[in-house]
Formats: sequence, structure tokens, C-alpha cells
Amino acid sequence: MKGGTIVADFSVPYLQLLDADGRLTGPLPSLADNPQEWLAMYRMMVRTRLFDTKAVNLQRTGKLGTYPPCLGQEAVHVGVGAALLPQDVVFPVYREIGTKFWRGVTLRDVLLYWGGDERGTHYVNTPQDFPFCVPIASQMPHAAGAALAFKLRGEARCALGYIGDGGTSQGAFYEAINFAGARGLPLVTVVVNNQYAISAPVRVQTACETLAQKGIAAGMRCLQIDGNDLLAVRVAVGEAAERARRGDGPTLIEALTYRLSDHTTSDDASRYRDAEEVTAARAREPMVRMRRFLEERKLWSDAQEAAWRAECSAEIEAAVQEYLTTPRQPVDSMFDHVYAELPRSLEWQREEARRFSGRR
Ligand SMILES: Cc1ncc(C[n+]2csc(CCOP(=O)(O)OP(=O)(O)O)c2C)c(N)n1
Repeated sequence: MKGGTIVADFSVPYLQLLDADGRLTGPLPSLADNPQEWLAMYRMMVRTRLFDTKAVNLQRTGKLGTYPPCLGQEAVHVGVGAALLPQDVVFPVYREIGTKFWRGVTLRDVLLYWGGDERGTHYVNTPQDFPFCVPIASQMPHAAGAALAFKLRGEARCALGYIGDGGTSQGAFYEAINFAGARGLPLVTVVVNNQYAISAPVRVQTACETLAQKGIAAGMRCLQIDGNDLLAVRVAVGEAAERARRGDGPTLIEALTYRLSDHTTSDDASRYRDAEEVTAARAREPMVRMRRFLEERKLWSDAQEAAWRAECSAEIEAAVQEYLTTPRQPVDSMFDHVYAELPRSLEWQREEARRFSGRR
């Protein structure tokens, strides 16, 4: 543009601390310089992956409903968990079991939920956290609303809203981040860019070079990180949460990762992506690099890995038994808590449902 001047200039920083081979790319910020926490986070990634594999197998054998695996995305989920404090509130999408487990949600709760039993959302340890959210992006206005409440009450807490790459095309997402930016709310938004929204790759989803830059339009701090790097997640989310709690406003973090699994158990990803692409992505997955990092520091060994896997497998088997032997809810329960007074049309449906359930 001739004669014009630049009125504003923006950039999007990128953070990676641990490369795909498990080598540090530079000095480790104090927020992530904690060997006890490295071990706890790594163990949680292993536990999460073993549970995830089991959940897929349960669905395949008809013992669980449709399930959205998190294979390859464990670093984002566990890193977020470790970065938050108990008083913060998490608004997840549907894959983030690593965060839920870190915050004390039980394996049985998650199985109940995906088995179609809403009692799996009654979290004993973190009752303030929201349940999984399947309607895309609808959790984001809720997260912004909670952040507004914290600000109005003067509470040192943050709301953390998860969103997928596809979800960032939804109006609810833009409304939520705009509101959080305008009001300076304690909202941390984590965009999990796993490269696909079911079969739609990011390149057909947006013309933006990064998803992080969507935060610029909302007037908030934003950055992109290597979401397969547990330490980068821990640092980026930890800093964003601390800023939010002390009143320094919202942050949007785009975590680059890759969904190594199908979208859900009712999807077949081989129909829309190449095997070579998946193989290349597997080489950058999050657990191998963290294990190397720990082994090089003599903090982890094959024997410890085997013992921990055995322990997790036993715990998972016990949770599966608990889930499978949980008495079913009465059919009436699906009509409870929807209306204070049930409309006539639903009363009829309830009668019908009772008749059918009596026949089974
Ligand atoms: C409002 C709404 N529209 C459509 C769907 C169907 N749907 C389920 S998952 C999904 C893709 C979401 O992709 P993304 O946000 O990238 O998250 P990912 O599943 O990759 O983690 C869609 C369109 C839905 N659940 N809700």
C-alpha cells in the first residue's frame, strides 16, 4: 500500500523445550525443572495410554459405547493437568482423560460416562470440573462465564477451556475468546491442534497460518507450542494459569500434536490420510522422548517401566470389573433433572420407556 503506515504489528512465539529425540533445546525454565514432577507426569502418560487402549478394546467387544481415543495427545492432557491448581476449573472436550486422571477423576467414572451412564460425571475429587463436552465449542462460553465469575468475586482461580482445531471455526469459540479478551478474564484456552477434525485436515479448516493467531484478534496473549513436548506444555500452561490467577488476563495456546488414532471408534482414519503421514507423526509422539529424557538422567529404567505398566494394568482391570458390575440406572433416570416439571409429551415417553424396559 503506497504511502501507508503500519498501525499494528503482531507475532506468534513458538515454544519447544524437548525435541523428538528427548534432548533439551535450551535451558529449562524453573517451572518445569522438577524431577519428581517429570516422573509423575511420565507415569500418568503411561497410565493414560494403557487405559485408552483398554477402552478401545472394550468398545470393540461391545462393552463400551463410542469412544474417542487420545493416542498421541497425552502430553497436552497431562501437562495441562500438572500446570493447574485444584481450585481451577477445566472445561474439556471429549478426549482429555489425562487431565481428568491427573485431577483425580477415577478410571471407573470415565468408563461409566462412555458406557452411557451420566453418573460418570459426578467427580468426587474435582466436582467443579465440567464433564466431557461433545457439542463442538459449546464449552468455551461456559469457560469464559466461569472466568468472569472468578474475576467478579476476586478469586485467584482460572478457567481452562480446551478446544480442537476444528472447534476454532465455531462461532461459540470466537465469542468466548472475544469476551475474555475484552474483559481481561482469567481464561486459558488450549487449542489442541491434532491436525484433523474427523476427516477435515487443518488446511481446509482455515486460511490462518497458525491457530494461535486467532487470539490476537481477541486481544489476548497467544503462543504456539510443541504439544508433544510435555515440558513445553507444563511451562506454557503454567505461566498462562499464573498470569490469569493474578489478574493479568487471558492466554490462548495452540498445542501442535497429532491424532495417531481414529477420530472415534466409529471412524476409520485410513480412508482419509496416508500411512506415511501417520508413520512420520509417530516418530514425534510424546512418550518416547520423555522416557529417553528420564533414562538419560538415570531417573527411569526398563524394570521400572515394566513394574509401572503391570501396576497400571491391574488397576485398569479392577476398574473395568467395577464398571461392568455397576448396577444399571433405572430407565426413568434419563427423564430426571431435565425439567422441574416434566411436560406431558415426555411423561408419555417415560411411560413408553418403562414398558419397553420391563420387557427386557
Ligand atoms: C456443534 C457440533 N457440530 C458437529 C459435531 C460433529 N463433530 C463431532 S467431533 C467433530 C470434529 C471436531 O474436530 P476438532 O475440534 O478438531 O477436535 P478433535 O476431535 O480433532 O479432537 C465434529 C464436527 C458436533 N459434535 N457438534
